[in-house]
Amino acid sequence: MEKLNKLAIELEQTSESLKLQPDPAAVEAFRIEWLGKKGKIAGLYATMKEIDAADRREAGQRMNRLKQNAESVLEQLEQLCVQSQVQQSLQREPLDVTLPVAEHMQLGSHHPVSLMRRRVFEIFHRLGYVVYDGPDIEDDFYNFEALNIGKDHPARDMADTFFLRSHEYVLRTHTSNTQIHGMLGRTPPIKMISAGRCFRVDNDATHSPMFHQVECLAVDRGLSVGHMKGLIETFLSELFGSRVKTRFRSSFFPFVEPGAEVDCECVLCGGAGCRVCGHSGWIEIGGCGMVDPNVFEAVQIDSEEYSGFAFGFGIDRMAMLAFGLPDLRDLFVGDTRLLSQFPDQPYFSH
Ligand code: FA5
Repeated sequence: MEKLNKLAIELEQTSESLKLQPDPAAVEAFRIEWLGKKGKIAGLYATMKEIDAADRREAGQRMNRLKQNAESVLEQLEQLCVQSQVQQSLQREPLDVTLPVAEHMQLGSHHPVSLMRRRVFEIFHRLGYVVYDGPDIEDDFYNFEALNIGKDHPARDMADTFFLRSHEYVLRTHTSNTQIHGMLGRTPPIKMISAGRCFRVDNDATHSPMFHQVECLAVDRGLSVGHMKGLIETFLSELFGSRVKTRFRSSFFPFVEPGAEVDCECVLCGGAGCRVCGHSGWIEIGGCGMVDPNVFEAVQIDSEEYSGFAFGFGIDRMAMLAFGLPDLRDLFVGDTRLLSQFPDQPYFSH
C-alpha cells in the first residue's frame, strides 16, 4: 500500500512537470517507464502474489486505478505534443491568408477557341438548341457511311483522313458524325448543337491538321431552306454584328441536298482581297444544307414526314475573323504572349 501511495504521488509530479514542456521523446520515455512491459505498473502487478490474501482485492482495485490514471496522463501528454508542434510550426512559417496575392502572379486566360465556342453555345442556347457531345475517334458508320458517304465515294478523298487500326476507325474529319448520334433512336423534333475537335491532313494559313467545328441540326415537320438561311443569318449577325457581310454559294456535300457553302467577308482586308483570303475578299466558314433522305433512312427517320437542315462551321475560322488573325495555326502553337491578348468579348461592335 505504501508503494502504491508513493507511485500515485510520483505519477502526479511527473505528469505536472511533463505538461510544462510537452516533448514527444519525453512522452515516449514516460510511456515506456510507466506503461511498458517492464514498466512501473507492470512491476506493481507482479507484486500481487506477495500481498496478503485479505488485502489483495483492495490492492488490485488501487493498482487498476493507478494504471487508468497513467493511461489518461499519456493521452493528455500526446495531445499537448500535437498542439505544441502546430504552434511551433506556425511561429516558424507564419501564414497570413488575408494577404493579397503576389504581384507578379499571372492569371490565365481563356483560349480564343474556347471563347468562340462559348459564344456560339450562348446564342444557340437562347434559340432553344440542346448541346450534344460526340467522340473524336469515330467508326466508319458515323463518320462516313450513315452520312451517305459510301465506300467508293469520292468524298472520302475530299476529306484527307487520319485512319486508325487499318481503316476501322478514323479521327473524325468533321462534327457531322454528331448528326447521326443525335438522330439515331430519337424521334423528331430535334434541335441540337455540338462542337469539338476534327482532324484532316491539311496545313496552311486557313487550315490546321487539328481544328474545331460546330455542328447544328434541326429536324421537324415542314422545315425548309428558308428556315436554315434565316437561322444562319441570325446566328452570324448575333456573332459578328450586322456590319459583316455573308454569302451562300451552292455546293455539294453527300449528306445534304441541296447544299451550300457560307462565306464571310474577310476582315483582314475588308473584302478588298489579300493573301489570307486568297485575294477573293471572302473567307469560307462552313457548309450547310437540307438533310439528304438517305441519311434519314440510315437513322430510321421517315423522310416523307420529316425534313431537316444542318450546318457545320469552323470555330477557328470564326475566331480568325473575330480577332483578325492572319494565320489560324497561331492558335495552336501555345504561345501565351499571343493567347493572353484575347478579351472575353472580342466581337465586332454592332
Ligand atoms: C464539312 O466538314 C461539312 N461536314 C459541313 C457541313 C455540315 C455541310 C452540315 C453540310 C451540312 P467542310 O469540309 O467544308 O464541310 O468544312 C467546314 C468548315 O470547317 C470549313 O469551311 C472551315 O471553316 C472548317 N475547316 C475545314 N477544314 C479545316 C482545317 N483543316 N482547318 C481549319 N478549319 C477547317
